[in-house]
Amino acid sequence: MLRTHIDNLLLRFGSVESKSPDRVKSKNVNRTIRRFDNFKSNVKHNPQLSGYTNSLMENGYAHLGNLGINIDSLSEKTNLLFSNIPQDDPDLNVLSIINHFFVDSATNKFLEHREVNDTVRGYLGEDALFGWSMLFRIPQCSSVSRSSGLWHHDCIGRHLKLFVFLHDVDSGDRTTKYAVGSHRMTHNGRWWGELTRYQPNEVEDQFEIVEFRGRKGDGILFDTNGLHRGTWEANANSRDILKFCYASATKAPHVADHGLMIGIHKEYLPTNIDLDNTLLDQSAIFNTKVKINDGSDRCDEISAFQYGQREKPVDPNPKVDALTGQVLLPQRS
Ligand SMILES: O=C(O)CCC(=O)C(=O)O
Repeated sequence: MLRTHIDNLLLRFGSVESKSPDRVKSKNVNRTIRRFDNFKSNVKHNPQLSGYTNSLMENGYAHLGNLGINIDSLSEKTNLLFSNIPQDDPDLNVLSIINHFFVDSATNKFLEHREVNDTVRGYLGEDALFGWSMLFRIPQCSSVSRSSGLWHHDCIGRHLKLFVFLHDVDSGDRTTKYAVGSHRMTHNGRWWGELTRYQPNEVEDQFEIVEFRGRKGDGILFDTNGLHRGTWEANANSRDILKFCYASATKAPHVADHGLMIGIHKEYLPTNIDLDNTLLDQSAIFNTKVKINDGSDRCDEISAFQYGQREKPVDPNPKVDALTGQVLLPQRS
């Protein structure tokens, strides 16, 4: 209780929502997040840290290998959904479906995955929460490097993403690149907008770079405070992944202030999920106090559900947001 109160004061003091100019904003966010992360480092971690948790602490990422969940049907449906969207504009670099849990029940199993959740808690602390998730394609046509194609951190300090490969991804494909050990950086003065992007030489001269590759069904967890980038430049292939994000509880609602979503609105929750085995914040789901993902026009889970469940092709003319590259699926009627 007291800890939560102090956490909230720390976050408020930093004024994440400040309307001041970028430089001041950057300074505020930096200060807020650093104080928060330092404070959180006192959270008692599980003394029996897994090898994966240790790998996260040491390198900023952990390759979990195959997660033991059959994703054949999920991978096929995802391909079907995405393949029906026109993909010939080189400026198009992201296709995504947020709150995709109805597409295929395999996705629920990742939320309930004991080893993933233990590793997330081991690293972020016992109050770690699932934030949001999406099916995500970098289309074959993408041939511009900007935004996530540039070296960057995610601007929220210590925070984990799980990438699950929906097909084999080898070196030379659209791998994610990660600067090993950069998760410990403080990013002084580089907490806003373009400033969160780094020049290749600032990163590649200083850190060992690894590529996230693996077989279909493999998972990789990484701290997005570390510098990373997607392969958005010209490439022979597309790449489909399932992405999950996690943050500690008191930080989670503020993740939304950085333009990210948090939680699953109750309408979009899978019905056959064992909530107690997930990192979902049940109080937030059923008593929405936090700024939860409530189905803005960037996501239409029900459309994904219909297409996935009824095996219908996606709307042939979906709109794509020119700025974010997000597919705007048809709205529920
Ligand atoms: O898709 C990728 O490989 C990188 C995505 C990324 O940068 C991110 O999720 O922050």
